[in-house]
Parts: sequence; C-alpha cells; structure tokens
Amino acid sequence: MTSNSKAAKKSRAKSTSPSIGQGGETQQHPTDASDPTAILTDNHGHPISDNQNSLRSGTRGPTLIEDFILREKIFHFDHERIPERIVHARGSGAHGVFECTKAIPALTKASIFQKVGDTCPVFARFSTVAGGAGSVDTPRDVRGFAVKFYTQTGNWDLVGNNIPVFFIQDAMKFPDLVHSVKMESDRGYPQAASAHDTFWDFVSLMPETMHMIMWAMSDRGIPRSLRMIEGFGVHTFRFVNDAGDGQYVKFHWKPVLGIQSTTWDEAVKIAGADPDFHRRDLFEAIDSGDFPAWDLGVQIFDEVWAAKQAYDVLDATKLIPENEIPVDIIGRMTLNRNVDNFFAETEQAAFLPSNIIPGIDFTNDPLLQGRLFSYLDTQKSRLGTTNFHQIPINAPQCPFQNFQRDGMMQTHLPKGRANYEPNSLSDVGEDGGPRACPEHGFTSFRANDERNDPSQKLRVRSELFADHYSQARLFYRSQTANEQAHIASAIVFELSKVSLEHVRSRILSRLRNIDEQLAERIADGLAMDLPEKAPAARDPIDMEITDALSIQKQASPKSASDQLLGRKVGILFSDGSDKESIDRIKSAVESAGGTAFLVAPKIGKIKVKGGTLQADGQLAGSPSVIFDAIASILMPDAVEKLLKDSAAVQWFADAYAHCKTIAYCEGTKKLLAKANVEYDSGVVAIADFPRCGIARYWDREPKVRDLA
Ligand code: HDE
Repeated sequence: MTSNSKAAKKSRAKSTSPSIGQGGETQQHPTDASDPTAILTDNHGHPISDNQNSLRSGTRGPTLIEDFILREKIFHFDHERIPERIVHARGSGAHGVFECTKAIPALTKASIFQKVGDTCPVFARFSTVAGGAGSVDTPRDVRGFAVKFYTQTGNWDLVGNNIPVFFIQDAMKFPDLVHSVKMESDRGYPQAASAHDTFWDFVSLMPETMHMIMWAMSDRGIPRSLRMIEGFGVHTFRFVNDAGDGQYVKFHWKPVLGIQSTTWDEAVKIAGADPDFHRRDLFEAIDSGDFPAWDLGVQIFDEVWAAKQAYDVLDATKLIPENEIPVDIIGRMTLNRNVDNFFAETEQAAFLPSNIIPGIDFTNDPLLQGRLFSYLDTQKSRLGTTNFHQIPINAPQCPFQNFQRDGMMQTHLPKGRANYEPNSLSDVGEDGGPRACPEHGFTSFRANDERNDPSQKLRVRSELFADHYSQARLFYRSQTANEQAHIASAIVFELSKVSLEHVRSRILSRLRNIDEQLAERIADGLAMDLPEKAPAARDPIDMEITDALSIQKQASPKSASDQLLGRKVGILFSDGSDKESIDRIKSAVESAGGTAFLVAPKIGKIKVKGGTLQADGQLAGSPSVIFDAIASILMPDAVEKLLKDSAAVQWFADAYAHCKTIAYCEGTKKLLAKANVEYDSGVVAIADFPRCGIARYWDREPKVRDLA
C-alpha cells in the first residue's frame, strides 16, 4: 500500500503545525502512528522519522553517506524520466468504454463486434507528432489518435491519426521523414514546427508526401480540441469472419461534437496563452462529466473492387473516398475517466499496431508492415524491459499465460516447473500450463494477395503507388473557397520560413500538378515566379469532389443550443456589472451543455449590481483565444478604464479576427470601436445571447486577414 491510501489522505487532511527542530519552519502534518499505511516509508518499507533533514555529522557538519533514506530518495528521483517517444512525444490520454452499436458477425469474428450493447474498456491517447513531451499543444501538426481496446481476446491497438493518409508509402523512409521535421540537428530548433528548411527540402524531393501535405496545411492541422478531431486507422486492414473469409476494412472515428479547428493566428496565440490548451480541455471536459465520444465507422470492400480503382488500396498515401464506399457506423467510444497518474498511465502506455485480435488482420501495406516491427522495438527502448506488457496500462484485461519467463522487472510469479512445451507434467498431477487452441486461437487470413507474385524478392513499389497528385487534387478541390484560402495561406506561411529558395521553388513546381491556381496564389504570396511544372511519374486524374473531406461542408446545421455543446464562452464583467444578466447567460450556456467562464480585470471578489462575483480568470491571463465565443456585460465607468488596457481591446479584436460570436451590451460599444469590430451577423446584442447560438463567421475573414 502506498501513502496514497484513504487513511493517508485522511491524515493529510488534519490540521498542520510547524515543527521546529525537525523541519525548521516547515509545515508538518501530524502522523497517525496507529495506522501503518499513514506512515511514510522508503521503498523497502522502512518507516521514516524525518523527511526534511539529511543525516549529518553535527548540526553544521557534512552529510553522511550512510543516509540510505536520502540516497534512495535522490537515486529514485535521478531516474524519474524515461526516454520520450521519438515521435508523438506530447500526448494526453483518458480511459473510456467502447460499445458495439451494430453487430457485424458476417464480416468479422472480432469479439467486440458480435453483439449490440457489448462493451469493452479502452484507453485513448492523442498526441502531436513533431514536438517533444514538453512542447505546446497547438502547433500545426498531425494529431495521433491511438486507442487500446482491452477485449476478451486480447488487446487491440488501433494506432491512427486525425488525417486518413500518411506522408510516405514505405517504412524505409520514416526515419528520414522524422529527422527532417524534428528540430534541425546542428541548431536544435525549431521545436514542434514543420515550417523550416529541412522538412520542406525532404517533402519537395518526395512527391508522395503531397497528398498529406494538403491535409496538414488545412485546418485539420490546427484543431480546436482533441474532442473535435476525426480519427483514422489510415492503413487498409482486413476483417476475417468465422468461415475464414476476408474483406478489406478502413477504420474511421467520427467525433460526436463535430470537427472543429482554430485559425492559424488563434493557434499561435493559444500557444502562448495556454501551452496545455488541448490537454486541459480534455481533462476538464472529462472531469466535469462532459464525456467526449466518437463513433467508430468502417469502409468495407473486397479485392475485386480494390483491383478496379485508379489507386492502390495498400498505399497509405491514398484514401477511399466516402462517396465511393460510405462509412458504416458500428460502435461508439466514450472517454469517461481521467488518468489517476499521468506518468504511470499516459506516459507508459505502449501502443502496438501488431496488437490485433482474432477477426482482424493486417494487409501488405508496406508502411504498416514496417510499423509492426517498430513499435515493439521502441517499447523496449522506452520502458526498458520486454516485460512492459505487465505495466497495468498495457496489460490485457483478459487472462493471459504462456511459457515466456523472467526478464527485467518481472512482476509475475509463475508457479511450478512447466516453463516449456510440449510437456507431460500433467500426467503426474503437476500443472502443465496452457496450450495453443486451433479453434479459438489467432489465425492469419488464409489467402495471399491475388495480385502479388510471392516468388520474387524485390525492392520496388507497386505501379499505382506512382500517382502522387490525384488525391492531393481531390482533397484541395473538395474544400470550400475559405478552406482553400487557409491551405494556400498555410503553405505561404511555412515556405516563408524556408530560407532555401530552390526548395520553395521545387514545392511550387510540384503544386502545379495539384492545382494551377493553388500554385499561382502561393507563388504570388511568396512574390516568386512560378517555375516549370515538375514532371509527374503518373499524370494525375480528376476524381469526384467529396464533401466529407471538407470540415465546413460536412458540418451539419445545428440548433443554436447544440452549437454550444462542449464549447466554452468567456463572459467579461467588472465593477458594477449586472449580476442577473451574468447569471442568465451563464445558466443558459450551461444548460445547453457549454461552459461559461467569468473573466474580470481582477480575480478576487468584485462588487457587481446585485451582490459580489468572483472571476474564473483574470483578463490578461484569459484572452479570448481560449473561448469559442465571448460576451461582455460592462458598465460605462468600467469601459472607460478598460479602453486603456490593451488586453481588453485585444479581447474583442481577437474574437472578431477569429470570426467568433461576440455578444455585447451598450456599454461595450466604445471598446468594440477601439478594437475595430464591425457589426455583422456574428456581433450580437447581449439580449439575444446565447439564443442566437455560436458559430464561426467565415464571411468576416476577408475583412480581417489578407489570405493568400
Ligand atoms: Fe507511428 N510511431 N510510425 N505512425 N505512431 C510511434 O511508437 C512508426 C505511423 C502513431 O500514443 C512510435 O510507441 C514508423 C503512421 C501514433 O503512444 C514509433 C512508421 C501512423 C503514435 C513509431 C510510423 C502512426 C505513434 C514512437 C512508418 C498513423 C503514438 C513511440 C512505418 C496510422 C502512439 C511509440 C502513442 C508512435 C514508428 C508511421 C501513428 C517510433 C516506423 C502511418 C498515434 O514506434
């Protein structure tokens, strides 16, 4: 038992008293000596009498090496860090449950898809890719979306991203890709940013990256919340049913709250205002019972259909358009419990794409095949032992037993002599241990890929892998005009940070294969001449526009109150503000499933009309970038003061520039004027708020931003 026991908590709650002599002025909690679980011990169980002073020879003498308590404490502390993940180092995790909402036994024998209503515990971890563990949450980057299903037939890890395709086609290129995007090796910067020479140099030489580049430069790269991202398994996997028949499958996660992103200017400012923006958002939502949920969908197709496509379904730089094969929803994941300890759970979570269960199988996607090696290998390096599967967050929640033995940090205590198989120990009454089970054990899909000739050993890619531009074009052309402008502006921004002119030029030459207009507007944004079009290994084809690729097009119209679900509204007030109005807005936002956050120039008690109010955040520390919409209830006197406070002016200017709803009262009008806020359908009188709902007013954008 650790000091985290109930008894220890109780004893910590007792009143404190200074203990002179033991800890000088240190505040000491009294110990309940009758309760052994309340007494501080070292790691070997020895009770400790003094946790403030090391053992020294005389009051002014040197510290003694025999102080095993000090040495153990420092020794353990010195080794608290483990290697961070080489990619996806920055992440946030939570526990939850998966529930089957549509049984699909004809497609797969996977235990979790057999019966509607069946549930299974899950652990999900979301991450950025490029930055270190201590980097900010909102850089432009891909987001990892990894889910561990603790099923009754073992763990299934669906280790995906919020973008359905990947930069490269073959695992051989992964170390190069990652080296290029990480901080440059001589200077050690930039951190968590793709906007630099080496990344764009690499991608400019690897046209297969162009499709994913379109996604990463779109608003998908700057999500508003981890609760509002889609997830994708990326690779084509295989479902296998009881009869051993297989179908191809692509996995999708659709967020119940809808997909939402920030604007680039907003993402940059959030990084300063709250580097933990996404982590805090996820934690607070779950903590307050506002559980984020995603529907799990599948696209199912067979070899015959796959063979007819203009792209190869084994190529991870390609997606299957949803208007070709619709996404069928088969379950829902709800995250309903925060971790108790970030290190023990989120940091030690070890995801393995090789963790699949009977009913699910791999395909020959060369990227997936490489991942099957990498993750197991990396866990040994991060967690230090082949026994990492015994750490509670990684351990299966079904019985697991075999003849693997020993190794560093072994925590299991196998009994008896049977550590080999076959054995006949059961013949003499001893436990012979477990045996393989042909009936229920994992079997690989029986058929080989019909289009493959396994008699050849080759270092080549299949022919259709050479089409690098058709789907990049499909993605770009499926966006709204506003989204296209965001993509163009993002590429201009990134390339502006690239000092190598030939690299910028090479990117432009590639973009011409995607869309001539896109290339032109980026060349214009960089004040560069458009170079010759890069030769394409295969000429791109035009594919049918797909609305599901656009965030704005697929955002279903929502009622005003649904727009508030899971969103956060900042309410600015000050001395003399009307408490009744504040209370009205607060409760209306909360009853629609949103969060109301009170902001004031000072954090403590403020005298308002009708009583006193305490703010949740101080104005300078709660800029409007951390809210989805803002409202202000201010008296003219308070406004006069705030006119001289740039944080107040910026509060409105930013909300306006980020195309958010602004609800104002009469008194605020002067502030709006100073912030250059122009009245449009998103700038509403306080009396109409939040009845009017909240949205992003993209029509406003050309007035506030010179987009490429
Ligand atoms: Fe990963 N990736 N990856 N990756 N990846 C890791 O595994 C790797 C790829 C993804 O929350 C590492 O445990 C190779 C695609 C996520 O813990 C490492 C290749 C996709 C996470 C690794 C890929 C991903 C990782 C680093 C190319 C989307 C975080 C630490 C063959 C489908 C999981 C670790 C978490 C993490 C290798 C490509 C997603 C080094 C070699 C494609 C979400 O093993």
